[in-house]
Amino acid sequence: MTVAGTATARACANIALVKYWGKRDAARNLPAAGSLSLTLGALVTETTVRFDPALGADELILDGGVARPADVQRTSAFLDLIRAEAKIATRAHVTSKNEFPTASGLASSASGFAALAVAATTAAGLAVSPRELSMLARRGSGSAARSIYGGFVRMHAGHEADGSDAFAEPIVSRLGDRIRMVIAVVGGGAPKTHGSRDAMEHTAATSPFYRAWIDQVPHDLAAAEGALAAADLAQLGTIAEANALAMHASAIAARPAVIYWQPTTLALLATVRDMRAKGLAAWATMDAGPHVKVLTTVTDADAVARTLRSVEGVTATVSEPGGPAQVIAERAS
Ligand code: 2P0
Repeated sequence: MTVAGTATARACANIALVKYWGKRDAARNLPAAGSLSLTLGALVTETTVRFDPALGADELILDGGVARPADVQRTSAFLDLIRAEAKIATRAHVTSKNEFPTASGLASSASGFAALAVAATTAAGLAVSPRELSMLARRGSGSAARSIYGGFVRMHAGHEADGSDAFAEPIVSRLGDRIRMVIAVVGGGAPKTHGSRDAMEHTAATSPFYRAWIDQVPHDLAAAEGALAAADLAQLGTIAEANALAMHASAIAARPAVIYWQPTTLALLATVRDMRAKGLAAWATMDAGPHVKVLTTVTDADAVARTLRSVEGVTATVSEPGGPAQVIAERAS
């Protein structure tokens, strides 16, 4: 069967407060532990998928240019999952654009695969629930499962071998109205870092601290969920900062080491501790790169951003929580 539908979707990236770092099954992309994130309104990917019976191969335009073969291949493999589900063979033209505050190298695979999952299923004429979309997006990138939803999101590692219980779901918390995330981008010629997919596999295979990391995650998830239920920002921030440091400790202990931090990263961490000592709400988290994201309140966000900008080589943007991935335009075949 062929289809010729077109759909455009938007999805926001997310920052984990309890991190995903390690898989239980690489083929199905199943995480070894759960995770918990905040979807961010300032980091948006917009993706259009057009199935075209005239195409002999999938095409991908990324941020206005022809994508690298590896990115085309990964997108094509993901579209194969949707084609199998829709029982079609039609190739697609995909256009994807990141609307991030700076050309920062902030991870965009979460918003990218969430937007692609929503656009491609819609263009293929598939009716899928948000939970199914989260499991589909997970196949593209583990963190993308969380970007199907807005606000605070919990990803379940699940136990089933087929991954049928490894999905994301939103967590409602009164904290959602009170918080902001400040994204502090470390510029200045940082060397290319390790891709997170390879780095987490390398950590799992060689780090003497990997087991301790995986054992810690369920405790941090329970504490973070407790903090969300109690709307206790200080508890949530304390857990998030400790969890990020534990994830990085496991990676730093890999052999050879995976070190994402730059000197400016450490300067930012010290600045966050200093702001806290002065009474501002500020807790740091870091991902597979040198940048620092700071959880804070609506009230303190501007002061926190100003202070982070005083660190040399740093640009900082305040983000609100973001909404769920959604279709913004569609034309059936
Ligand atoms: C996270 N990261 O929870 C963690 C923290 C990076 C550091 O999820 O292999 O690109 O595609 O499933 O989703 C990045 O990992 O990995 C990530 P794959 P992904 O946000």
